[in-house]
Amino acid sequence: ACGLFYCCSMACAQSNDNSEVLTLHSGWEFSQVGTELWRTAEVPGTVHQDLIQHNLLPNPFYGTNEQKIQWVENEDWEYRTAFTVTAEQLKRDDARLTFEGLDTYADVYLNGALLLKADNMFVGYTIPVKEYLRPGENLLHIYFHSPIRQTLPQYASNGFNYPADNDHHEKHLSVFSRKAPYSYGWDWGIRMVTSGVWRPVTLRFYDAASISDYHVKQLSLTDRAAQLSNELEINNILSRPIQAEIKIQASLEGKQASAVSRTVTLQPGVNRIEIPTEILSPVRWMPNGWGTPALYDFSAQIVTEGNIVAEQSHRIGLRTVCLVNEKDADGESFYFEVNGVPMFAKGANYIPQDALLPNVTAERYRTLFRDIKEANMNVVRVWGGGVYEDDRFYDLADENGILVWQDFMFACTPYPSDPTFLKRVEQEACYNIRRLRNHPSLAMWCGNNEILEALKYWGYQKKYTPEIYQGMLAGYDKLFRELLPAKVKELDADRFYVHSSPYLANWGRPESWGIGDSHNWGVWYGQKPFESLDTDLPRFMSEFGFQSFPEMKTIAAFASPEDYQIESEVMNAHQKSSIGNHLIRTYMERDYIVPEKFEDFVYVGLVLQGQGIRHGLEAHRRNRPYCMGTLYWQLNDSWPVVSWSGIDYYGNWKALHYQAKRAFAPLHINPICQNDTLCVYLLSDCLDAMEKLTLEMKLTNFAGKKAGKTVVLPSLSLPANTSQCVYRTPLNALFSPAKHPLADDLRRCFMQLTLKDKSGRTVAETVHFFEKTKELLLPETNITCKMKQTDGRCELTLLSPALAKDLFIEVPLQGARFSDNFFDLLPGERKTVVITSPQIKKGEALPVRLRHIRQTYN
Ligand code: NHV
Repeated sequence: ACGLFYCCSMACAQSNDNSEVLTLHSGWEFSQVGTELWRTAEVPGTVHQDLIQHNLLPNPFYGTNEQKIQWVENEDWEYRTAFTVTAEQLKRDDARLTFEGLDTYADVYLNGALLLKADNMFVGYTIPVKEYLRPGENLLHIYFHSPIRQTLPQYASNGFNYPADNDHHEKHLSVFSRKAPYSYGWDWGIRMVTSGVWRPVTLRFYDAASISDYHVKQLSLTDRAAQLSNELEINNILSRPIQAEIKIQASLEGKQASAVSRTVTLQPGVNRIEIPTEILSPVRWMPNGWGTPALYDFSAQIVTEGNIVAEQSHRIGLRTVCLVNEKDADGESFYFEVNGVPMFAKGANYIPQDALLPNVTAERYRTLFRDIKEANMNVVRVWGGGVYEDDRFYDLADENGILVWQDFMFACTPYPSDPTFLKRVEQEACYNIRRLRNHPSLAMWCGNNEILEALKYWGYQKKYTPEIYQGMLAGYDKLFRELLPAKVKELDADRFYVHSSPYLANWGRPESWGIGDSHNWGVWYGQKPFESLDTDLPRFMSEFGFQSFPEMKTIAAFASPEDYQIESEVMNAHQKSSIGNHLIRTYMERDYIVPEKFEDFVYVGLVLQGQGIRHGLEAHRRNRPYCMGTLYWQLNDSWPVVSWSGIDYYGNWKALHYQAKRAFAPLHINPICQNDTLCVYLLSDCLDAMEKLTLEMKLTNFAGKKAGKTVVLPSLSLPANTSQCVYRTPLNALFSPAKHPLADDLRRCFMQLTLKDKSGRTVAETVHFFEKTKELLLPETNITCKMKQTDGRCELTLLSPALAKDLFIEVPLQGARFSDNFFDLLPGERKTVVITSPQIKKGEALPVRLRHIRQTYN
């Protein structure tokens, strides 16, 4: 079913074969159809990037410029380049042109001949082109049809407007195109419906045969051996059979782990060859927190007459991953089992890192995975409103031990299901399953985001006629219960597939919470308190979240001081949730004293989001094994905006990302007060049990004086992978005979909890407050800050005589990294924070600003 034509996954191949690969990224020009004016262009790129480069568009992220750039989507655009081919190259047996991504309706001409009419940005195309090439100059010309005008006729004949409420155009055209849904606007997204050659273009000359697919399939894995099948799809382009030797090699850190070779006859056309390999005493790929994600280097070579005519390589991790989704006494389980051990999933939902994807550099991908890993995450969900990510993304997931939950790109609305549409989806599924299935990090496939929930609960039954509604249900089945699972079964049979997220549970219906994964938006949309997360428990939380404004330096990147008001025109252009500001304020009033100044509101909002979501993350971990995972909404941003993210567009960690790091620590102390009782939980995601631990709990007032009994629990043992309550006490028993009423004590002290191992080393620590922040009698304080600076690094040593709650260290450098931030600076505690950024220079004093909660009361 998957023609060679569409499904070549050559993108990842680093080859030593004797083919010759030209990267066709230079000399490009673009033109708006109808203008005859050609200007230089970047490939890979988009028309928006090129227009910005030529000052024909203003910075779309700034001010209210989003409105000024909307005309681009209605125009057709042309791209062209010339490249040279030698007579030598033309003597090779074959030449193939590969487009890894064309966005979206692209007619491709080579020397005037129409090669391809592309219609899906998620598909890479490989086309045999030898017959069109000539020695000397060759012209490549691509005509991009406006994705808007291309789909208007379909809209007109469709008879109804699809729900697609995130599509910021009155006519919801996004559903008709296989194009990143978020680019049409989202509730955190700028609308930028672009066109362009968004991924690499290469031309490959080679002889005899090519490897159009190489799948390393793991058949079995034990401590003794891994059995693998090397499944090759080889295209012999000659008209006669060839004798060839196929060599398969595997090595781990340069040491050979296996080598086999086999002599075969390759018939003209496509040959499927399976070669088994065995790796003895395999070193397993382990997820982050459980060990090293060992990767074997596999390569397959075709050798004919002493020449390596083709080679493809992959980095392969040996591990078992299954998604255990079974009926049980509580409903239906939903958890990852990795190498045979149930794994509590800790992570977040990922959206595309940029409104214009070719802007994402290798460096930004690396930084993102550093952020994920440092926050102790082990899962990331590639959410269905974006794109199937770059190979680089999955390579980094492999290298960092991060499992990937991969959605197919469908979100929050029913889609068409006519034959043309289904055909496109089939091609896209084939292409991406084949491209991604070798990655050990790839843990599961999911048909879509929230479309089943939408069909059942978002009121379409009333909004549409019964015929339309029935058609939507039937279309759902065709796409997500038939086509996609069939493709996964055909091409990636061992990987778990679920047709939707959530596949049944719905936050409006508590009776469904015991079944599978859940998007709990009772917090935020339902206005339920964060404490509801303690009791509204899912089996697996695949989404929950809360918004915040990005910090001031990010706001300053798109607004000027006169815009610094919550409801200014510019701020509103960067808040896409109509109820967002109201909800932030509502929740802030519950737990904090709402500051008057804009800057303080932004800061307290960040603290609020971090504390609130952390409360949920801890509740989910505490309730394992009933609940076995938590992925908050959302990891990152695609432009500078108010959103649910924990990391802003410029890579700055919000309080949320620090809180996630704390709540996700492999060993974590989690105190919680309910009904005047304190319970202290120890949470472990470690593979080994621990013995002879000591937990110390010390009460201190905000001025640094001892405020009650210190409790020490010696000789604790903590089994692997558990949550357990190790201490329970009525609150009033913590204080010596009441001098003050209890409530007053609780408002002026905190508990410091420290877990030490048998050698006295601190393995976990946390600080607990007994009241909401607005009830605390926070002191004023003077923080002293000593700075030591070298190129790239600034070390701050902070000391405060009294508590400075939720201290935020701000520096005006985008993307600066902090060893810690948004923490409580305890009275008398000397704390060192290291800030790193290539922009820090020795001798240039770094302006540092400190904010803490008490300061916002002035
Ligand atoms: O609104 C925040 C995020 C979205 O950005 C994203 O699409 O999948 N969000 C909220 C929800 N799902 C998602 C929850 N959906 C509903 C809310 C309120 C009523 C109906 C549905 C993500």
